[in-house]
Amino acid sequence: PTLIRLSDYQAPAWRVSRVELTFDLGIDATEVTSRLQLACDPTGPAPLRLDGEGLTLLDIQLDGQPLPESAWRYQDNVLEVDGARDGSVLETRVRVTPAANTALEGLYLSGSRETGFLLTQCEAEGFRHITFFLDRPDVLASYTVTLRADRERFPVLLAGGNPDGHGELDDGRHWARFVDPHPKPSYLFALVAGRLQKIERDYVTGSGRPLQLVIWAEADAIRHCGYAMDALERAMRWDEQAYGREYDLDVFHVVATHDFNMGAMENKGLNIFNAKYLLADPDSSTDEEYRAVEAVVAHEYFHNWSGNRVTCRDWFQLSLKEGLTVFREQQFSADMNSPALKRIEDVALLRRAQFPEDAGPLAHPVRPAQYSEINNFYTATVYEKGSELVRMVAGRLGRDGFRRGMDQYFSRHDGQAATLEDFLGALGDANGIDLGAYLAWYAQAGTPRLTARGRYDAAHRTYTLTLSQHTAPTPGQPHKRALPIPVKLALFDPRGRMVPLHLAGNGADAGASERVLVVDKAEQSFVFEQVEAAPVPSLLRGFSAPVILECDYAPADLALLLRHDPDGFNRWEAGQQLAARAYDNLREGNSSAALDAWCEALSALFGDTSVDAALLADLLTPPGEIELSERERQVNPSHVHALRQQLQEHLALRIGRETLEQRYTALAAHTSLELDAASQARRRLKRRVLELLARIDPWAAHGLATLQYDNAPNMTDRLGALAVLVRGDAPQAHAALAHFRERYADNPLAMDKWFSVQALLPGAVVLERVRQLESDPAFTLKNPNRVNSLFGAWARSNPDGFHRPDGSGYQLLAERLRQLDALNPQVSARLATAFNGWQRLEPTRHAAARSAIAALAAHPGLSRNLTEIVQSMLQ
Ligand code: B3K
Ligand code: ZN
Repeated sequence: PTLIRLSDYQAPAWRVSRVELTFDLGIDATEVTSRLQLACDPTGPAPLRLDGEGLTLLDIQLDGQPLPESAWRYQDNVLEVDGARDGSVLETRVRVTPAANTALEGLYLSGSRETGFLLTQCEAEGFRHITFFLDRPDVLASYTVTLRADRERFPVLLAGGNPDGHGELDDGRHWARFVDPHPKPSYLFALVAGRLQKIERDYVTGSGRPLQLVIWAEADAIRHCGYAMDALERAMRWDEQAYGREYDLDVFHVVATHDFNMGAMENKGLNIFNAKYLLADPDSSTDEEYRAVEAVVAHEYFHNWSGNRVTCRDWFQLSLKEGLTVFREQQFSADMNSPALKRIEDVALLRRAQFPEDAGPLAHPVRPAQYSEINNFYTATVYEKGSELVRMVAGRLGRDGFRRGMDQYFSRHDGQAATLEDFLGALGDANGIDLGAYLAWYAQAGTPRLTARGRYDAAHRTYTLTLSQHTAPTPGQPHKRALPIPVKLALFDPRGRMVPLHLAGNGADAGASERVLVVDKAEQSFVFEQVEAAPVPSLLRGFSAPVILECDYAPADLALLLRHDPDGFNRWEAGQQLAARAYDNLREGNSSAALDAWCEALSALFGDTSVDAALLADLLTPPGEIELSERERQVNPSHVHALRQQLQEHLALRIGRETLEQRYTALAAHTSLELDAASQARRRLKRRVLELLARIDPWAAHGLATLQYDNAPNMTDRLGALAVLVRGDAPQAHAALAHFRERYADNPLAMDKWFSVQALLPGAVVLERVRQLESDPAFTLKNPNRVNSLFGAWARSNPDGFHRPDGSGYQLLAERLRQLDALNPQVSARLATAFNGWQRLEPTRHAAARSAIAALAAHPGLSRNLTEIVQSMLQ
């Protein structure tokens, strides 16, 4: 397969200044008429080549004249046209078949032929499945779009931009037109047509411009859109205040669909959402899902500036919009909820999803140097690590400096397709700082390991901290360089108080209790003076850089930080490190110092009612199995699972059965439907306490879980209880599952949870359950959410259940990937990344995984998407 390389980038020889599109919409056949106003670089006229995939060309004219067949060629997904000049107008008419489009890219049908609706997904390269175009993000055009369709079947017609008239046609058809005055790349084009209901809200921007917000969904879902509308309004207000950015059209449409390849899409003026990230109601959504809806609604809205007004020059710059927008979304969520909890959640996600990616065969830089299929690069590295890079730069500039820089970036590049150099350039220029050194972070894959060693000199009252960095090789990058790593730190005295910092040879900030050191060499030492006693360093506070910290703390040091660090994030972090050491104790069996310290510190915190309930729930959760696997040289996922269970057992025993039960009962007495932070926190802690109780007294825990399930006023409590019953293999699980199945039969998002909760069954039994669930009439490979709820949950979030020693899990996944690939390559390729980490498995599983992946790779006719993933996997 051909590789596209960043180093080969060339500005387009042809541009399109205006696009006029007319759609004659039908489920089986849609005709698209396009009129492109072309511009060309007069210095070197190149042949006009347009992208187009799977299009049936019906008509082609250049400057008003039909083109003879000799003047154009359509092959290998390229339409080449002779005779075009600067200012030429090219008109084409093509036919596409939405109902046959199972890849959900381009124009497709959501739902059934009878009641479903038509919609588009163009990012990254879907527009070429709709019409011929220069389908690349650096070609920006203004769009006029006319939709025509049967009025009864497609009563609602939407496209991006401002409405510009509508009316009746003959034969019961009607039309509607939309004009988008803001030039945009083709990936931001969208249309929607069908039977949809709406909710509306008037909004007045900070500068006093009135506009309308409209959310659309199918009839049964529209009543679940109110929360998203509130979230949208909060996000718009926040972007005005935090970044001075206002919305720029008269109307903002948002549409929910159950058939979507990813979370949502920021099409200009017409965001389209996976229903999972738009619909929310207490009866079918958990607290986590409410927060996810708020975050994704905000994320897509924020793209209107970071992505749409300033877009990407090429797809290598993807993190320019994604990393930045994730960062903005994280800031927003932190402001709306708790900053410490948000940081914990984000760092936990980074470690669970991005660190393993960076450590395995799919590792790639935040700005990749090459790709075969761009859709494979919408990864945790581009998104989450990309956000961490923005966070480091923002930290370097400070609050006001970052805002100044962002203002500069938006004003300098408004209406342009920009690069990461442009971004760092604008931020740096606005502050008189050269941020060029951070580009290295964008180009280098792999997670740096930062090693810290401290030495206290009692005679001189000095503390010397030596920090060294090392990044292991990744595919294609054998040699790594040192990166600028900002290390925010504090020192604690033996009684748990922060001490004033006096850095030798550096008068600035003397006496402050926290400061940032930048490590940009392989090794550097820092000397602190006037230190009265051997201190405990609190390093990388707030997770100031996306690195793995290795510090030879004694368990007591971590316990001290866990008890005393005033920063919620670092407190949790100390607990995580201590839990990881406790895990090592259990595995090695040679010491129990860390295990004792962890259990001791947490049981003390458990009794401390001043600790926030949600933070306590997080403190009581050790690192997950995927994270703990990183500590093993050869991974046996069943072993990791068992050790982590033991770890929780020790903790539960230490806290005590009665204490757990009492706390549970107290928390359960407060059951409410409210979504405020305190109610959510209580539910989170209640679930965690129940899970811990289940480790040491399953009988009692299952009794409580059954009561909780039966009386749950919301999905958080109901699903939490169900999970305890199912994973604990409780006798009550069967009835609860049957009840859930029946109660939510008509609610796809709730049914997804029914599949997931069972896909997370530990051990060998899950395989048979997965097979059984596949033959449930509600299962289908055609719906991405359903596929992810069963196969995604099983293969990605249930290591013990997926990595069976006999290889049966690998074979089942490989088989399904093949079938899925024929329907939807984006979804199959993403699911295939569940094999990541196979190279570090113990020998039996290693061999079984290799042969399953190799057999899959050898299968003829795999999509480019899946091919790229499995090939990299085998390198
Ligand atoms: N930009 C879209 C993702 C598109 C994925 C294409 N395979 C959603 C987002 O990040 O906001
Ligand atoms: Zn995004």
